[in-house]
Amino acid sequence: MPPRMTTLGEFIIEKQKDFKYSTGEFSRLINSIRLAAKTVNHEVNKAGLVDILGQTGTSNSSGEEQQKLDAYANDVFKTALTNREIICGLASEEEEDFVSIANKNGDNRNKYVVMIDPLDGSSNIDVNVSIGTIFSIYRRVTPEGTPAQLEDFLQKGTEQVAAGYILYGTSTILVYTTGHGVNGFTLNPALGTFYLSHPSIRIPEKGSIYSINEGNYAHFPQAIKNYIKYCQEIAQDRPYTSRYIGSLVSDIHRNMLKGGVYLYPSTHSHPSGKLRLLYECNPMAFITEQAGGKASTGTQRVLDVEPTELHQRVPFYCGHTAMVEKIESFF
Ligand code: AHM
Ligand code: MG
Repeated sequence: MPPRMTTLGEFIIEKQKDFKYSTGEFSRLINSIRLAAKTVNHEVNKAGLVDILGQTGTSNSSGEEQQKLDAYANDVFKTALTNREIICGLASEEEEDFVSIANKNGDNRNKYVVMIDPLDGSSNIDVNVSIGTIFSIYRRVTPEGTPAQLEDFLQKGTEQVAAGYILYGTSTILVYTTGHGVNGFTLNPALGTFYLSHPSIRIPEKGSIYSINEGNYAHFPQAIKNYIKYCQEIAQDRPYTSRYIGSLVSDIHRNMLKGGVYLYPSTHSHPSGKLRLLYECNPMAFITEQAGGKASTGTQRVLDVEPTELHQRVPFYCGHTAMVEKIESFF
C-alpha cells in the first residue's frame, strides 16, 4: 500500500482551527486560489501548443507589455475569487486600481482583501522557463458592509493573514503560510490534486546561493557592488555560487529549499528597485520569515514598510537570515 498522503483540501480543513479568525470563509478563499491555480496551470502547460503565446498589445499599469497569459491568469483568479463571494476587494499587479467586490445581493459583508501578481516572470513564458503566481491576503480595516477602500490595501506586510505562491515549474507546487510555518503542496496532474510534499519548510542553515541580475552591476548602489565582490572572493568558508532565473517565484523557491539570498537592488532605471511591495515583496517576505529567513530593503524590514501606493516598489533582499544580515551590514 502506498503511504497515505495528505491533500491540500484535507490540510486546509485540518488547519482551520489554527487560523485565529477561523470561520470557514478563509478556507473557502484558499480553496478558490487552489482551483484558479489548477486552471492557470493547465493553460501554462499547453502554452506552446495553442495560439495563446505572444502579447496582447496592451500595457499593464507599470507600462510593461502584457502577455496574453498574464491577462488570462488575471481573469481566472479574479473570477474565482469574485464569484465565490468571499472577498470584498482585489488588487492585481496587472490592473491600475483595486476593485471593490460586492456579493450578488449587493452587500459588502466579506472580510478579506486579496492582492495578487497573477503571472510573475511572464517575460519567460515564450522560452519555457518557470513562472509563478503570488498572493497576499489581509483582513479589511474599513467596516464590513461598506465598499473596500484604498486603506484596506495599503496595510503593512505585518498585517498579512496569509500569503503564498504557485510555481508552474517542472512540477506545479503551491506554497503558503498563515503564520504557522510554511507548507508546500505538489500537484498530481493525473488526478488534479495537490498533495502535501514539503511540510514545514525551513530555509537550510547553510546558504551558498546568491541570485541577482548582475547585468545591472554598473547601476547598483556601492553597498551591493561591494557585497557582490564579497561573494565572489575566493575564501574557503564562502564558496558562493550564483543562480538567477529571472523569475522571482522560481528564484525564491530554489533558495528556500537550497539556502541562499535573492537581491533586487535599486538601479538607474528603477531607483526604488523593480519589485512591487504589495504584490511581490510582502508575500515573499512573510513566507521567508515563516521559513526562518529574513527580508530587508537594505535598511528596513520589508514587512514594516508603510505602503503609500498600490504599485509601490522597494529594493528587496530576501532569504537566508545571515546572508541578508550580511547585505545589510554593507549599507
Ligand atoms: P514581472 O512582474 O513584470 O514579471 O517582473 C518581475 C520579475 C521577477 O519575476 C524577476 O525576479 C524580475 O522581474 C527579473 O527582472 P530583471 O529581468 O530585471 O532581472
Ligand atoms: Mg510580478
